[in-house]
Amino acid sequence: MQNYLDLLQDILEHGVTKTDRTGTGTRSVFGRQLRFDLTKSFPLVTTKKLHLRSIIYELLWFLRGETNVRYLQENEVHIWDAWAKPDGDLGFIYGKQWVNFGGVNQIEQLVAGIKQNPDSRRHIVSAWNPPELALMALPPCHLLFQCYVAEGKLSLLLYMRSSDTFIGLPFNIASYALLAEMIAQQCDLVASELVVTLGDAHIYLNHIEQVKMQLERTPYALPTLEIVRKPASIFNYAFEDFSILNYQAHPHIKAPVAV
Ligand code: DHF
Ligand code: TMP
Repeated sequence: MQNYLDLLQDILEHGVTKTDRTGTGTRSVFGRQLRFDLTKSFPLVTTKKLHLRSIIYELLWFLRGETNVRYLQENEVHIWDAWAKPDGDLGFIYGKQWVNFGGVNQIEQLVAGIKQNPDSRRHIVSAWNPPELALMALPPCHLLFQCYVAEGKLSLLLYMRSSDTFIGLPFNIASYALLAEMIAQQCDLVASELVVTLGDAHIYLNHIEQVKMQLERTPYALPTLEIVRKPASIFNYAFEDFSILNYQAHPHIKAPVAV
């Protein structure tokens, strides 16, 4: 994950100060790319302890097409609470767009498409639905991904328009690495590479000290991921199917999330 730490350093050194919607203020750069090899390890940040449980449940929640925090809360995950209405609703965010974008189940089509025509250059899922943006608690940050198959291996490229590099990005990297592993398993392929492209990549001004503390730490070797069962479809994974091995990390670093 040295590339992730290099990005944080890059933003500290070259980021411009920018105001933002939340009123917090950021240091920001525009247009960066991170690549992660999925063949030997799983890209889970080790310079602060991450709650993989939240990451797995959030992904399963997206795949269920759900957009109410109730399911997350039932599983003791609270990462989306701050944006939900009193009834728990978040509007037409990721889950809705992934499985019902104008009636299209994009995830089902993605997996079917990869199986039928792996060489296609159209393996795309988009959460950016302009007529529905006003109906979302937050317009999607990770808004589009593409899968690519070559020589029996599957890669995934994610586009993020806006990235909170201290809080959100480690979650986003792990989440899409997990998704790549699941899609690969369903299509009898091996997960190869995760590529993450960032538009506005920022550090909130109230995360600067936390980032500096993280940069003083020496990363540990990355863990590995095991999917212990092959479910009947991409929609049938359960929390217990994932096992992370040898995750050694420095203590968690708390930071306020800008709402
Ligand atoms: N807004 C902002 N400003 N940054 C984000 O990263 C963000 N992410 C969203 C929604 N809105 C956002 C969805 N993802 C946490 C992590 C991911 C996430 C939302 C929140 C979070 O609170 N992380 C804490 C606690 C982790 C836990 O409880 O598992 C952290 O320290 O990482
Ligand atoms: P914005 O809509 O004004 O760009 O604010 C969204 C903030 O949330 C921004 O800091 C990026 C961050 N974010 C992530 O980094 N990853 C995520 O998965 C989500 C949902 C949000």
